[in-house]
Amino acid sequence: MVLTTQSFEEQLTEKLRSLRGTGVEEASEKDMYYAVASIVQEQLSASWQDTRKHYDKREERQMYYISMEFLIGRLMENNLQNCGLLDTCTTTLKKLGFEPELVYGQEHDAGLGNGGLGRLAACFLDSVASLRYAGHGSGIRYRYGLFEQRIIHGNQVELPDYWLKEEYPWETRRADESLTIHFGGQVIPHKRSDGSLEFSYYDTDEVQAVPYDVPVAGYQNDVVNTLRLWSAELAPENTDILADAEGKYYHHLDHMHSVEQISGFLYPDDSSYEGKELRLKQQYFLVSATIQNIIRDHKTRCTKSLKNMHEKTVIQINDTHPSLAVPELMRLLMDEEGFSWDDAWNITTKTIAYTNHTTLSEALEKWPVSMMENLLPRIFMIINEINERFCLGIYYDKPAFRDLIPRVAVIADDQVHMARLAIVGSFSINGVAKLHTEILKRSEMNDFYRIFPEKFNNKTNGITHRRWLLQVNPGLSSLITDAIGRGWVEQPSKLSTLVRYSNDSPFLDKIADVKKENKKALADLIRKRTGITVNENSIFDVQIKRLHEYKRQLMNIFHVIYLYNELKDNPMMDMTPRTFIFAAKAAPGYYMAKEIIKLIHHVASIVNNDAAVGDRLKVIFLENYNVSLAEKIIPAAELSEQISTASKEASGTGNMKMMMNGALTIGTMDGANIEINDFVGRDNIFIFGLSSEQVHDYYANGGYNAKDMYHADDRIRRILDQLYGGEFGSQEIEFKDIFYNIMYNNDPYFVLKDFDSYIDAHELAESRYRNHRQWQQMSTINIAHSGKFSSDRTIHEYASEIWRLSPVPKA
Ligand code: GL9
Repeated sequence: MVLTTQSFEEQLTEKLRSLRGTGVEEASEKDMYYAVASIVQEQLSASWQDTRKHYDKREERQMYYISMEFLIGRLMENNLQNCGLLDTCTTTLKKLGFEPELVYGQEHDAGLGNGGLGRLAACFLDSVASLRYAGHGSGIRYRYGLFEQRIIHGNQVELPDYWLKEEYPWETRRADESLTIHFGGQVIPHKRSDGSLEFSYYDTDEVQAVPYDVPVAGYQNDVVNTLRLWSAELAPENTDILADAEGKYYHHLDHMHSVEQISGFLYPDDSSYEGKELRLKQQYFLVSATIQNIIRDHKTRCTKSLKNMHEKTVIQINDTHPSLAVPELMRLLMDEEGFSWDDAWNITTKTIAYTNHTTLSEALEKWPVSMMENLLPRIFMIINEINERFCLGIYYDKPAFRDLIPRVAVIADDQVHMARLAIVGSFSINGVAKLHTEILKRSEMNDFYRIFPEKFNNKTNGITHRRWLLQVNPGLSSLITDAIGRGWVEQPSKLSTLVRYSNDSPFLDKIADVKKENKKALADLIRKRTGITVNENSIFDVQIKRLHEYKRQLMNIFHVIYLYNELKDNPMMDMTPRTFIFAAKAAPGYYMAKEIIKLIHHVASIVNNDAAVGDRLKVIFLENYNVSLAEKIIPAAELSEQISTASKEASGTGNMKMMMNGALTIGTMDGANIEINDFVGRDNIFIFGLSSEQVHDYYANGGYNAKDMYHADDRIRRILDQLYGGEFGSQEIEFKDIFYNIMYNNDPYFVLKDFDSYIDAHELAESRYRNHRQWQQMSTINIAHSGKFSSDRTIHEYASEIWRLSPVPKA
């Protein structure tokens, strides 16, 4: 049902009265926010129910996306847009004297993710629903999301993100669908009459998994799928601990206090992991709740028994974090449903598919056998048997691979290797960009690729163009629609017809106008948040992503120092003004990342306050990077910094978001940059630096000699000496560790090695920028090719090649 502006206003007035006890005149932005949310939630709930019924009636094959992270950000504008009410609501709010942005801005970001991996899961849910696929998300309802970042004297300080402080209007608690999760205890085998073994569990600690459902609305198509977030609570029967007379009082008390910690907070580590027991508990909690839920769903919705579960269900696991899905599905099928090992294994390995998101070794999850055995005794038994059968299978059936066994065993060196478990237990393993998948096949997972070549495939990442273009950049969106019609919204590949406009002067003028306006809006935000006024005619050069040494924010700030030195030597130098914009969170325990944040701030304070520089150079660091901040920066970006050491960034997705908003990429041949380069062509991107093969060769030969580079290049020596000499610090010692890491740890990420070609690429970019026409043409070509990076394309590929799903026809 589409609401007219008049009935929308009437409903709003009614909601304000009934929910908030107020009228339009006295209403605050918060009142307005909750009133609008309630209207939207009502609109969605009818379709939500219908969608579920429709899937049930057709016994639809369903996809479940299990992920420890869903970085969904705010939902208000997204939901308004998807149910066709965004314009109506915006108009009504304005009419009633409200600033729509302030009303929508009342929503606290749901920061249930660290970065790319979590945001990808959110983009995927949007595309799955918009393309009419029966697919759902399953994750954890962390009470604390990713920490809030404050910068104090250049240092990152972390504050807890209690995002549920105020009511979250999009969730519905479904206590009636709670499930019980068991930890610890003992496993006792019993012989069945046929001689086979059966297992029962004693003395386990029980935790309730309570689902909170969030609707995932497709774009104006009446489909509403579900993101189910599980919350850990104490099982009601466990609250009566005083009745337990067996001397386990303290054990129970301890359990009582620890239960709610399971969904307490999101681990803030990006592409690395900490072997903390609580994290393992979180993983099993999520997996057990999800798999039990899937089995229950199957039984209610499918007429046949669980024997055909793999025909009705497919499970995609987002990285190795949910790999315990493999033994958990085995456990439930055998211990609860009475399947034999072989039948259970057949179902499991036809149901689960695994996506790998990184080749960084520090991200490889491994759990100590002792921890797994104590916390999850039955699961450990099953993993053990999976391992034994797998290794024996190779030994006897594939003798050619016998020497691989020590390198592929699921349990080795007293540790459970989660990636190996995921590979052995699933039917599909995919990387997230062409290069990344090639690296998995050729080196990182080569042993497994030789054993199971048919399992490996590529699915290059994507982003939802509905949020990252239509919603965040209305100016550019309507310009595109005026030029080529509205078809691109449903079929983003149609953006390619924009290529025709790359020589159309009136169009290019408008492209420039839109960018100018977006830059102005960002400049206002920067002024409000930092007090700094930036030159709106400068190049907005943007690097926004988690802070990691491999992403090389250090190289970027070295380039800034280089430009500053040039300006100091040559005050009259003719230079296109530049504004360098950074935003990044560092993992709280990542020392070097925090040093780099501090360095950026110290350089900023010197550069920004030097009268001789004026407005030719500014360095801005925006604190607390999150989805909402990204939505404000990206439409204004002109140069997109994608400068990881080649081979290290599996894909990247910020690169796609900025390209879609008309920024040009300065980047290495890494991750999805390679595919961006393939589509736009070398003339429309600034590529520099070592290739992944060169990086690989250097590593194989112990790296290059960073000290030689220091001695050979004056520009580099000067920067490093400035660091060492304390020129950018308040005290002498300040940035010595960065200096040592480059000089004595031999520059592990090739910052110095790539520096010269990085400077060249910047010089080329600057000269292109001076020719405004040419820049606008390049920008248009980038937008035109960005449709290939819509997550709609990615999801179509997953659906047809892994999930075997077709769009569900309308009811
Ligand atoms: C990541 C990769 O590093 C990115 O290159 C990739 O684009 C995304 C999504 O596939 O996955 N893997 C990973 O662990 N993170 C990624 O961003 N880290 C975070 O999500 C913080």
